[in-house]
This record gives sequence, C-alpha cells and structure tokens, in this order.
Amino acid sequence: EARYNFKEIEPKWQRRWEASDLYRVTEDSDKPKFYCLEMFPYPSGNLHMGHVRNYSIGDVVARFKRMQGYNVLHPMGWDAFGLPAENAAIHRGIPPAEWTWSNIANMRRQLHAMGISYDWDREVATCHPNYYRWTQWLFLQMYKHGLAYRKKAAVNWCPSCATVLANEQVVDGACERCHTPVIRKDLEQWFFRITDYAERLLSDLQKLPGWPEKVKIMQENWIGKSTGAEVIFRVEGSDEEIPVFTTRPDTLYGVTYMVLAPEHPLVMKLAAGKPQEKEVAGFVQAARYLSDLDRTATEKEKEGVFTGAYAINPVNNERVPIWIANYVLMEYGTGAVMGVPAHDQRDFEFARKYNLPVKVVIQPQGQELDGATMTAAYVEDGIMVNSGPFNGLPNREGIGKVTAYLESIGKGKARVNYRLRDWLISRQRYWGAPIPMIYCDRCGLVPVPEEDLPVILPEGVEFKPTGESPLKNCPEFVNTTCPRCGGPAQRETDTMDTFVCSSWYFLRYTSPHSQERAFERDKVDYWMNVDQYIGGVEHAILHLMYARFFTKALYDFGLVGVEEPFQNLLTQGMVLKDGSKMSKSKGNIVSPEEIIDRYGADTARLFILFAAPPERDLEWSDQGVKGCYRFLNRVWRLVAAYAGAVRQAGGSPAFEKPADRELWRLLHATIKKVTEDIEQRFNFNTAISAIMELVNGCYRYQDAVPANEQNLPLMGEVLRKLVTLLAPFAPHIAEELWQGLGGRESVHLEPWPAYDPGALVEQEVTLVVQINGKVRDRVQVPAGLPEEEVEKLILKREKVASLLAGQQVVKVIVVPDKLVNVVARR
Ligand code: ANZ
Ligand code: ZN
Repeated sequence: EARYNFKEIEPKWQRRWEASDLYRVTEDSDKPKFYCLEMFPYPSGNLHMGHVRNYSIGDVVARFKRMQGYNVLHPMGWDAFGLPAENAAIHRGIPPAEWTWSNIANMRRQLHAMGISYDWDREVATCHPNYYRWTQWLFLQMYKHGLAYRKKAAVNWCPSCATVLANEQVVDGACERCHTPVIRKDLEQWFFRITDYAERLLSDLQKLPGWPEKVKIMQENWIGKSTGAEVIFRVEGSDEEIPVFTTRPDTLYGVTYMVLAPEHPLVMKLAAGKPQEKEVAGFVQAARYLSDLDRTATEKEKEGVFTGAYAINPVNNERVPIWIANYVLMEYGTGAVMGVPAHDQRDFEFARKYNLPVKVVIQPQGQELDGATMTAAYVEDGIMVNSGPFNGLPNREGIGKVTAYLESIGKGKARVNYRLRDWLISRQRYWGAPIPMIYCDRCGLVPVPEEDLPVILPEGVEFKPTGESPLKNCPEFVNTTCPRCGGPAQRETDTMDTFVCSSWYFLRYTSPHSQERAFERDKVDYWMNVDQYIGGVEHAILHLMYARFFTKALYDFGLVGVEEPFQNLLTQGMVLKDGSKMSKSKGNIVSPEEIIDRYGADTARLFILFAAPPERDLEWSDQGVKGCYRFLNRVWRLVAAYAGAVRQAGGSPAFEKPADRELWRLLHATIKKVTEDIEQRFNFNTAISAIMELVNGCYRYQDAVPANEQNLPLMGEVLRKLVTLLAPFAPHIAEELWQGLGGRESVHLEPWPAYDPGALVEQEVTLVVQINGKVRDRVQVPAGLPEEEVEKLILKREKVASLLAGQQVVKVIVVPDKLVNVVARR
C-alpha cells in the first residue's frame, strides 16, 4: 500500500474542492443558516501560528456545522489599511498599495495551503475601492444622522509616529506601536458619537450569554458607568457657575476646596489679575505634556496651584478656594471636582500636601474621626455629620436626599456619567479610507455626494513624516469644486481609523459584490447575526465595541435588523514557545509554512487543535507535532489495510461476537463524545483523543480477531465513520481515505454521524456458575467481561462464598460469556 503522502494529496484536494465550489454558499431558505467568522487578518506578509490557530478553530466549527446540515457562511478577507504599509513606503520606497496587495497574495496562498473551507468568492479587502467606497458611504450616514462631527480636541499625539492616537492606542502613557511617551495637542478632529450609545452598549451585554464573561467585564469597565449628581458651585464675586460631577453628593458638606482640570476654559479667567496668574499659566502649559494616564495614575504625585479665586458651596454657602491640579481630567464629567479630602483618598493626599482643611462628614458607627489627625480618607459607609439638616442619616440614603434637595433649589441634579469617550476616527495618514468631506469657503463643510463615491486615494503620493496627512501635498487630490455651489473647494485630507473599516466587514461578506449598496438588506437578514465569532482577546474592547456600535447605529438607521453583530464569541489563547509568546524580538517563531512543508497542513491543524482547549494558551511542542503526524500515519495504515476488502464486502454489519459488539459500542461512544465535545464546549483536544482511542480500538480488534473471522461490513462501517469524524480536523487525509473506502462524493458533504444510544449499553449475558462441576448459581454479567474480572465477581457473590466456606479454591475455569467452574478442596 502507498504511504501517507501529504505533499501530493493536500494540494490535490485543495484544487478539487476549489474546482467543484465545495464551500460556495448562497442563501437557502430550506436550511438553517450558520455564520461562522474568524477575525480577518492584517496583511502583514506572512501567516503566523496565531492565525493558524484562529482559522483552524473556525474551520472545525464551519465544517462540523456544515455536516450537521447547516447552510454555513465562512468567509475570509483582509483588514488592509493601516500604518505598516505606510511605514514600508517611508522606509523602503514601496507604494503602500503594492506592499499590501503582494502581502495579501502571499497570505492567501498560505491560507489555501491550510485547506480552510472558505467561500473565496466572498473575499474582501478594506483597501479596495469597492470596499472603502462603502466605508465612506457609511461615514456619510453617520454624518447625516449627527453621529459624525468635527471638533477641536486635545488629542493624544505621538511625536515619533507624528500622528494622533485614540485613547485605546495609548498604553501606559505611551504609543502602543513605538512606545514613545504621548503628549497632548489641540487639533480639529473627526469623531463618532459612540457616547450616545454608552447605555445600550452596556445594557445589551446582557443579551450576549454566548460571550466570555471576562470580555463582557472588560467592555463594562471600558464604558465605565457612574451614577451620582451634578452640583453647581457659583464663583465668588462673579456670575460664573462651575458644575462638578460627583458620585458622592452625600459628602457635599465636606467640601473644603474645588479643583479644575488645567484645560478647563475658566482657568485663566479665574486667575486673571490675581497674584497667582503667572504660576497658573505655567502649570497649565506643563500639564499638556502629560497623558491622561500619567496624570491620574494613583502613584503619581498630585500637584496643583491655587487660582486665587473662590467658589461658594450651594448647600452651606461656605467659601472654598478653587485650585487646578493634574489629577483632574477635562474629558471626564465636567472637568471640575469638588474636593472632599476626608472621604476621597486622592483629595486627602492633595489636601495634606497643600495644607487644605479636612472636614469629616461621614462618621463610622462607634468611632470618632478627626480631620486634623486622620492618616487616610475614610471611604466606607457611615452616618452623616456636620451636614446641616442631613445629620444622622445613613450616607447611602443621603445620596438621594441631598440630590433631591439640590434639585429643589436649582443647584444640581442626578447624573449618570460614562468613562467612554467619543471615538476619534481621523488620522493624519495616507493609507486609509479618505474621509468624504469637502471644505468650501462659501458653503463651509459639505459632504461628498453619495453618487461621487468613492473618493479615490491618489497614487504616487510623497511621504514625509511631518505629522500632516501626505494627502495635503497632493494638489490634484485636495483641490476640487464644491458640490453645492460649484466654487473652488478643498477636500478633507484625513483618513479614517482602520477600526472603522473593520466595524462592518461582516456585513459586506453577505453581499460582497453589490455595486448598489454596502450590503443587501435581504442578504443581511438571512445571514446575520454571526453565529460564532472567533478571534484574539486583544480585540475584546476596541474592535468588538466599535462593531457593536456600528451595528446599533445601522439598526437605528433602518439598514440592518439586528442590534448585536456577534451572537457567540470565542477568544482563543496565545501560541507560546518555551513559555512565552512567539515574537520576532524573542526569536522563538515557528513558521507555519515550514511545519506545513515538513508534516502537512493536516498535521499542523491537528496539533494546534489537540495541544490545548481553544481558550487556553498553547505551548508549541515539536514532539507534539510529530505525535500528531504519527497518528495520521497510523490512521492511514489502518484504513489502507482494510480499504480493498471493505469496499467489496457490502451488507449491513450484523454481528454476535463480543469483540464485534465492543468495537460497535466504542464507535458509538466515540461519535457521542466527539459530537458533544465540539458542540457544547469546543473541546477539540478531547474530541481528538476520543478519535485516537477509536483508532486504538480498531487495531485491538485487528490483533484479537483472526483474519478470517473479522467482520468486514462492521469494519467498513467503523472506518467510514472514523474518517467522517476526522474530517473537520484533518480535511485532506479524511477526504483521501474516504475515497479509498469507496466514497463517491466528498466526505465534507457527509452528514455528521449520529450515535445509537442502544449501542452504548454494554450487553449482558448469563453465566452458569458451577462448583466442582455442579450447577450452583446463575449470574448476569456484561458481555466480553475479561476472565480475571469474572473470577473476582463470582467469588465475591454471597451464595458462592457460603458454598465455598471452609474450602480452598484450587482453580477457576472460565468459558467466556457462558460458564464458570470453580474447583475447590477441603
Ligand atoms: C466628590 C467625592 C467625594 C468624590 C468622595 C468621590 C468620593 P468615578 O467613580 O470614576 O465616576 N471626579 C469627577 N470628575 C473628575 C475628573 N474630571 N477628573 C478626575 N476626577 C474626577 O469617579 C467619580 C469621582 O471622581 C467624583 O466623585 C469626583 O470625586 C471625581 F468621598 O466627588 B467625587
Ligand atoms: Zn460651496
């Protein structure tokens, strides 16, 4: 028999599947649909093991569901805009488009070599005009509905990349990409009003039981809902009012100072003409060079200056000094804080540092706190004191009562606040979807008419890392005519954050060729939601939040009928080597291509699925890979040994022999286990070990039963089912073996095997028990019970034991499944 030659069979089947459109799908109302989606990759140039893991997991789900009778949509595409392409242009002079498209070609070839069951007809690339045209169109819808707007904003600026970063791209105060400390800069920027959706993004997490709890918690924290009150303080000697946001209106009588963010618009007004003016201006200047994170880090020294002005506490008319400090952020709440040092730790540290009074207004039960001597803020619950009419109230009750009182005197109201900020989507970069807006001297801001889309990215642009969009140096692009008045006008030169492109790609897959629309409503209605989404946990916040926001906005525009895009989410673990993440800098990368070349795609897939459950991190092991390769060879030899004979031996697998029955039982137990492991828990690793057990069982049968007594119809049935179970994991070898066993159509069109619960019951037989040749007892035992087991069981029986009392057992003779004779002597 021929040996397992993956080099021949893998490309062969890839070609045939492709030629027969095996994975093409159309909407079919007779079948239940299943939309299986893996996060599309950035075309960096080569697949890495993380991709292999992601797509192998997705492929098992897709193939399994297809075999279960679902109409499965399983598409793939490219998240193709972004910085690396532009850096390649800057550093190596390769045009971003060329770099990107050649990377796509290479990675597409690598994906083909893995044998993943994609409907390639639906491939999309976000950098293609047929795609970004619709990204631009969606921007215009956002604009039309008031969800896209422009404003001057203090933005995170990376001096090294010379670009604006979203809050999410700032990690520990530094640029996520190059680790340069981020500074603040005021620029006109485009935003999406995601904050309008904060409450729905939060409460709808409850509609997602199929998401990992940890991801939902991360989203919840990111949205960061706080409930409390807005309190209005008046500025002494002026009619300026300063609202503050507080989660603790119950501590209002304990305010001893007020703090504004350095960027607060009132700051210089308050300090004007005061002796402090110069110092205040200097402090404001310095704060611009600190990121939000640096400013609020708890270990960061709290620093501030007095403005020289005072505010009036609305409930007791006390006069409190107004400070500015680095720990108050302009973007949160109102950009102003009431300082309650007795009950807030940051305020406490600030007050001690600058000798501001500490006034206790919440007393713990049975303990007397003294503001002058306390060493930390008291942040727990207690009874209100020094709080006028509210004295004696438990502080939790006080929260509502004080808020109601403020409302009654027109000095405040209940308020909810979110940490979530609007989404800054403009980038001063070339390689992205141009924002389709025009500036006209006469008409102002004018959207590009929908029929003029796409606004095409011009080629041959010059790249200089200036911090301005390279499109600015491109007069053919910039200069245009106003769509409204026909006069001279300029195009917006900023491009969109690539997260915009990836916020709707799952919709484009449903109708990727549409020239009329971003997506066809009837197709979206048929396919959405994504039934299973699979990707890295690093996208738990950004991508998943933005895609949820887009879906909700499109729902509100009447463009889609679902409010959530992803019904179930699986976040896969990392692939590690020697205990740490594979990375270029560590030099511990195992290249997928090399593994596929050495062992084949089926081995690579099998290993990565077998080595760990999908959500856990996976440790790369060369031994493990070899083990999987050996296993596939073992399957190959087993099937090869029987293929010819079982093809001839038709008939149904009737049988009586215990060994036959045991093999039959094992087959059905395996089907049950593999089905449940895939379906209920994505436990591909244990599913694969069950298949390995079945292979062992077949070899045991081959060894134990003489060749002429082997049940070929039974063996044929077992091997066909075995190969079917293996198909989602190792699709090429399964297909080859299936054909060898006489399969006519593709194994991937086979229905998923059902198990027979009846077969799982181990059958029983009646054993006759003799003592010294005389029948003394009868006993029911499982068929095929081994001799030692039978002996143990018989001698333990009460009746037999009492008959043997005082005798010595000389030997026990077992005739399997029929009779036991105990020979005993006094
Ligand atoms: C007075 C007070 C007393 C506060 C007390 C807390 C405890 P979360 O829960 O994160 O929403 N705060 C408000 N706006 C701020 C800003 N722009 N920058 C920095 N801090 C700000 O926190 C809300 C609390 O954070 C608010 O409640 C305010 O301090 C502070 F015993 O007001 B609190
Ligand atoms: Zn105009």
